[in-house]
Amino acid sequence: MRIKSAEVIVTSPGRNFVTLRITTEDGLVGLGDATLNGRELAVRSYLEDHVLPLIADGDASRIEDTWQYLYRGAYWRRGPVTMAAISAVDTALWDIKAKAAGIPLYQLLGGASRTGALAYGHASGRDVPELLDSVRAHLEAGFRAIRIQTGIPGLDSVYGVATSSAGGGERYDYEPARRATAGSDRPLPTVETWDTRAYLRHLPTVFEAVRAEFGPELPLLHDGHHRMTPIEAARLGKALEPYDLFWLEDATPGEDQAALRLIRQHTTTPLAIGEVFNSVYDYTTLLHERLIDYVRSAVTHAGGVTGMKKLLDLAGVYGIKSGMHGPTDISPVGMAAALHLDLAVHNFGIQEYMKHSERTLEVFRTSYWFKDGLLHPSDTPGLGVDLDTEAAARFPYQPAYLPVNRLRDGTVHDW
Ligand code: CS2
Ligand code: MG
Repeated sequence: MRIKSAEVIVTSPGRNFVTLRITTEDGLVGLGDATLNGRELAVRSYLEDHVLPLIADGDASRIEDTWQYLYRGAYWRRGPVTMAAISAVDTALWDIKAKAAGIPLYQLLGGASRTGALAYGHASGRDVPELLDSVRAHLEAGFRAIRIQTGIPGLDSVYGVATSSAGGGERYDYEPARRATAGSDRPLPTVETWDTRAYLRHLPTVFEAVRAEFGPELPLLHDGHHRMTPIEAARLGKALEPYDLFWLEDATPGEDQAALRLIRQHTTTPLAIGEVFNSVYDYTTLLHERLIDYVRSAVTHAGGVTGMKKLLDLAGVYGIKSGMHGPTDISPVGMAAALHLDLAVHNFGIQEYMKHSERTLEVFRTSYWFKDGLLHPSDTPGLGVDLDTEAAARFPYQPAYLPVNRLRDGTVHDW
């Protein structure tokens, strides 16, 4: 099964996406998500200038060999750009292999281990009343697990809190990557101000209000988004124990893996880390010492279906479950790939699900579905996603950057 052509499609239906499209000589088309929010063009170049010439005329059926060739053959290993490129090639080849077999990808991964993947949605509010409305709206939309993000008194903007329907979708859509401000000669990241003490004082009161309104059963998640020191994270994990979270995510920058030992010593609140990780080596201490409970990487960033499967199989050895990243900057192609793994792996935990906008779904024709709180990839052969190249051409790339955080004194801080 020879690779006849491969092209990188950059499109921006509401937000930027990078998609690799591989076509075999017998006309099978495979898609791979190569979106790296805020650094999209770096991955396009890595693919177009350095990878596609190497796989041209290659054997599309040799997925593992192609992965190892691109990983080891580059000499310079790992990193978000390299692994997003490898992820896209890998995912596209799995899409092709499943289409050639006429079966949905999850059947190639061992078949279904569950009826559907429990999803969690993003509730947010600038204040508690608005947050409670958002939780109610997500329950009405069918979610059975919900992430809680809220404004902090004294701070103008906070990660995860929609202040407008920036993504072109519903009120609660949150698109952190901001395009160039109209008329500016070059796009610059917006600057947000952060105050950890205000955050640590406020958050327990928010969970108290949500539990009082919705009861003790509803699985609640929260994303700390990398901005606490280990002892601050330990303090928050402890303070949130009465509210029985499903997980506290990115409580501290995860690359300092040993820091999780300190947090683990102080709290039983489950921990999730890894959406910014791109290889199993980013996790080795975290997994071997059971310092986390959920692995957050996405298929798009962790080496594709091949890389993600290896990571999840290792995590499963230590009783650690999946919690794959699924905001709108994971494209519908990346989301579909996650859902096939979610259905098949034994150590599935939960799937993040931020609905893409109608504009995005004009370009990406999906077949996965969401019902009764569960996601399913569908039984369409392959990934079950098509990309409308004519529609894609209608949405040219627009430079966009994620915000940068600064403390009140101006010091750069983790966003
Ligand atoms: C967030 C992401 O969904 C999450 O857990 O951490 O929205 C993250 O901010 C974006 O993916 C950054 O591009
Ligand atoms: Mg996160």
